[in-house]
Formats: sequence, structure tokens, C-alpha cells
Amino acid sequence: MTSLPELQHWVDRVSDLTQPDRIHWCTGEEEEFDALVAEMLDSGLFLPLNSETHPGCYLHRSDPGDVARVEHLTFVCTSEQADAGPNNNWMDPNEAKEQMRELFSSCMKGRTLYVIPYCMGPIDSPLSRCGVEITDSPYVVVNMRLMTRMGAPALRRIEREGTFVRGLHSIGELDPERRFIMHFPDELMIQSFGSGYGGNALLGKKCHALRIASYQARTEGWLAEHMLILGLESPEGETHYIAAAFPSACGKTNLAMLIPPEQYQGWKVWTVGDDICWMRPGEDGRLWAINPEAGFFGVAPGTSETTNPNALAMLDHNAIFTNVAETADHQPWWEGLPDGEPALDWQGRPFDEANGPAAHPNSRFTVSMRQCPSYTDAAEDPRGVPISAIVFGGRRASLVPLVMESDSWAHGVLMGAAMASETTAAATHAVGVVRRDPMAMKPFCGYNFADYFGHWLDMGEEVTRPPGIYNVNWFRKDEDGKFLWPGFGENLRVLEWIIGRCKGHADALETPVGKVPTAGAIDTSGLELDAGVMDTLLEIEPAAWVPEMAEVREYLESYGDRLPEALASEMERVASQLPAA
Ligand code: GTP
Ligand code: SPV
Ligand code: MN
Repeated sequence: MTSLPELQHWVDRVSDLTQPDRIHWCTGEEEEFDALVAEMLDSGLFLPLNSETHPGCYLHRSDPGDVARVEHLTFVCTSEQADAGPNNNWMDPNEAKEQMRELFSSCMKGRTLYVIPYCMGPIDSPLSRCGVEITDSPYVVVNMRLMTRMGAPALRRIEREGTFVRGLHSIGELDPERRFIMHFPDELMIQSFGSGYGGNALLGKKCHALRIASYQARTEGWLAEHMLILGLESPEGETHYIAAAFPSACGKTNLAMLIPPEQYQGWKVWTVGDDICWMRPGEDGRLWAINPEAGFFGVAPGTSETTNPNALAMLDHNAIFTNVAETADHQPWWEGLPDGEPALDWQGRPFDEANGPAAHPNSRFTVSMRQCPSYTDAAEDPRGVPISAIVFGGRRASLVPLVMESDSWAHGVLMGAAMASETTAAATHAVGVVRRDPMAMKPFCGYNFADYFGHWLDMGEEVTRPPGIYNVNWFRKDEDGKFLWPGFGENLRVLEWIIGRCKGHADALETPVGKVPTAGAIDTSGLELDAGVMDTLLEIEPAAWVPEMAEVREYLESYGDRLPEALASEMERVASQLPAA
């Protein structure tokens, strides 16, 4: 059903291998979506939600053993192991293909094989890239329709260009013992078996737009990053775009659609993207960014009228909920909502506190970006948006200040490479453990991190008007484990300082590890903060950074000879300004 022989042959070969009962080429039309929804309501894959309060909304309960990304089962299969790097699991490509062949063999018997052509990025943007996902999951199809530009227009672009990323996916038996997410970056190919959840199954997202794209971006001279993109408009009507990388479940969606505090009259945040950013140097020497996605796959718990009113406003119609709880009158429910109470938990059991939270901590909503009140047409601009500042951040209960500015591009790259964050429920592993997560890309960089740091340094040479690079931390805690900074909408105060710095008027104090706002440089009017909290949030204690830098050194040196000399010397420069260990 395509004029592109390579695509037709691939679909034929996959169909021979997987033996589906039917093949369906997705058009992306509304009737197709409606028919799939009707089918899923019939089969129980979708449960209806209250059509008065939540028209067009459905609940999906995934297999209880399939609720998050599985980093230990995710592989990058380059021909040389060293190219995947110590940051990735690696398997020999031939061995991986053989193993996957066995898994995929006849796995679609009795099922429909869906062919999903999709475009990552505005359909007419030179920065966009296309892919085709083959899947046996109708849940994946409807999610991909919200998350990407899916269907006929994407197929036309693929036929015109002749290249596309091949993603083959089957839910298999949802057996965690028979689950693998394999990437073959040299062949622009992904194979995923045994999971139906999020980043494991919606292959356009982390598999294509980060792991494969980061690999492509390195050879083609651009960056594929785990970053939100927002536009910050001042009362004077000037808009600056910020790209920010925080690890999974560390606040990207929330920051991307922030509503300014009351006294920030005339300020406005515009949402371009909440998870992934593709950036390329423009002719004007700036970095230009697109969001390759068309929708949000956002964390539900913690989303409320007080934390993220824009998200709440888009979730009362045409949204898919996965693994949230349900009230007695079939409204979606999760921890953090002030009203309502759960009747059934995420597994459909009568809610009982003894079973843990009602909504799974990694329960999610899927919704088209256009439903967001802060959505901007700039997200469709084929040129992308110019980036004024890049922000890195993680969950750090101590040490790392609310915000600091890098001294140079190389220092900014070091800040990104030195990032660490407490792990979250977005992947199946122990939660709350601090781990190194450079540029929030630990689970997503499709090649050796040492080469990636080198690529970041090279990109600094390409941009003559580079964005400033910053580090933020919304998650500092006091002795009782309470967050010191109110976060959410109040984070605008920090963004204001960042843009003020980019424009050259906000005040900063130099410290050995970066520049921090001077006392009073961050507007705290209208905030009820205990005395001394801002001092704690902005204080740099050089001695306390000595063990941190030692850890950073140990981590970066674990990349051996491949670590770029310029990054090593930048690290020595910073370390030399700290007290001797
Ligand atoms: P992924 O979709 O997994 O990449 O996550 P994300 O980075 O988009 O995270 P998200 O914005 O969904 O936030 C994850 C969790 O962190 C939610 O429970 C939020 O309520 C919480 N959170 C977000 N921003 C803040 C903040 O400024 N302060 C505090 N304390 N919590 C926050
Ligand atoms: C993340 O884990 O960073 C996500 C969700 O954005 S997933 O699509 O599962 O990758
Ligand atoms: Mn993410």
C-alpha cells in the first residue's frame, strides 16, 4: 500500500515473519481513530470514563508488570561495543537480530499488524525526520496518533524522501522474561518486544527521537535532547525561548506549561514541547529548536489546579489515561488531586490504602499538544524557535543551588555532564537513588557518552551566538524532608533571572562552581519563605563541593581515553578553584 518499494518489502517481510491475520495501513484519519477506540472498548483494552465530565476520554490499565521503561532490557546494538559506550547495554547486532527474530516469529497470529507512518516534527520542516512503526497494539496506534504527525501526510513525505526509521514492535505475551528494546543505529532500526508501555512501545518517542536521533544528530551536526521547550513572554511583549533538560519525572511537563505567579502580570509562558528537543545551528549563529512530538505523554500524579492548571485544563476531554485510578462515577483520579476519591485503583481493585497509591506513580495521560491552553503556533514553525538559554536540572535534596550560570559553553557542557538526580518511577528500578544522569540523557543517548560530550563541545564551535547554559534544582529539602523551594509556577522567578542574565542586566556572584544570583536578584515578593531559605538555596559552600567534584571526576574518568581533553581540562579548572581535598 505504498509506492516506496523498500517500505513495501519491509512490511511484507515482517508480515511473513510475524504471521498477522490482517494488515492495516494507518491513515491517521478521525474515522480510523474512532473505529480503533470502539474496538478497544469492546475488547476491554479501553474502559469508558465519565462522558459528561470527561468526553472522549478513556482509561487503559496496562499489565501490572508493564508499567514503565525498562532500562536493563534496553540495548544499543552498534557493531563495536565501545561505540555504544559504558552508558548503554550492548549486544552484538547479529546476535540481537537473531534473538529478536525468534521472539517475533509468528507473534502476530490472530492479531492485526498496523503500519504507522509518522513524522517527528512539523510535517514541512527540514529539521523533521520520519519513521514507520509496525505494531500489533491498537493502544500504540491511538497513542502515536496523539503523540506524532501520523498517517497519510507522513507517508507522502517518506515516499518523497525514501528514508525512514524502521520500528518493529509487538506486545508479545507481555512477559518481562521475554522483553527487549533493541536499537540498531547504523541501520536506523528499532525492535521492541514484550511491552506495551510508553517509551518501550511508542517507538517515535525515546527510541527514535532520542536514541536513534542522537546518533544521527552527531554525524549530521545537530542535537537530539531530552528537553522541554518554552517561550517566556515579558510584559513588553518580548519572547525568549528556553530549552531545559531534567530527568524523567523531574518537572519538564510542569515547567513547559507554567502559569506565572499573580504578581507577574503580563508575563506568559508558551509551550513548544515538554519532553524532546531537536536543535540545529541556524545561519544567524543561534541554535534553532523544534519539538519532534505532537502530544504529551505526561505524569498524572501531582498534576492539579495548584501545581499545573494548564495540564488539568486539557485533561477533561479527548485524553487517554493509563494506570490512573477511577472515582465511583468513573472520573480519572490520581494522588495530588484535592477533590474526589478513588473507588478503584490502577489495577481495577477496590481502593485499599494497604495496596499502595491508588494511581500508579508512573501513571500517565496522553493528549494532543493543541489542547494545551499555553500551546503556541511556534510549535508548528518549520524553522523552529531560537534558543536563548539551555537549562539543566535534577532532583538533588542537598548541595546543588536553586540556580547557577556557567562561565562558558565548555563549563556549561561540564555542568550538563556532571548532572546527577534521584531516580523516579518512570523506569523500573529502585526509586530515590542519586545517580549520574548527564544532560538527563543517561537512558536515552544512543552512543558513547564520551563522544556525546565531545559532540556538545563541537556544537559550541558551530554557534556564534550560543545560548547561556544554566543549572537549576527545584528539589532541595530541609532536615524534615520538606521541599525548601515552592516550585511549579514560582519557578518563573528563576526563569526571569536567567533571561535577565542573557540580556545582561540581572546580577550574579561568581563562585568556584558557577555564578549564582546575588541576594535580592531573584524576585521573592509575595512568597512566604522562612527567613534564610533563599540564602540556603543560593549558597555555595566550596568545601561541600569537593566530594561532589571527586565523584564527577571518577565518573567522567570512567570513560577513559575517549573523554574529550577539553572536558577533562574544564573539570580540572573548576576543581582547582575548590579547596584542596
Ligand atoms: P517525564 O515525562 O517522565 O520525562 O517527566 P517530566 O520531567 O515531564 O516531569 P513532570 O513535569 O511530569 O513532573 C514529575 C513530578 O514532579 C510530578 O509529580 C510533579 O508534580 C513534580 N514536580 C514538577 N515540578 C516540580 C517543582 O517545581 N517542585 C516540586 N516539588 N515538584 C515538582
Ligand atoms: C520518560 O520516562 O522520560 C518519559 C516517559 O517521558 S516514556 O515515554 O515512558 O519514556
Ligand atoms: Mn521524558
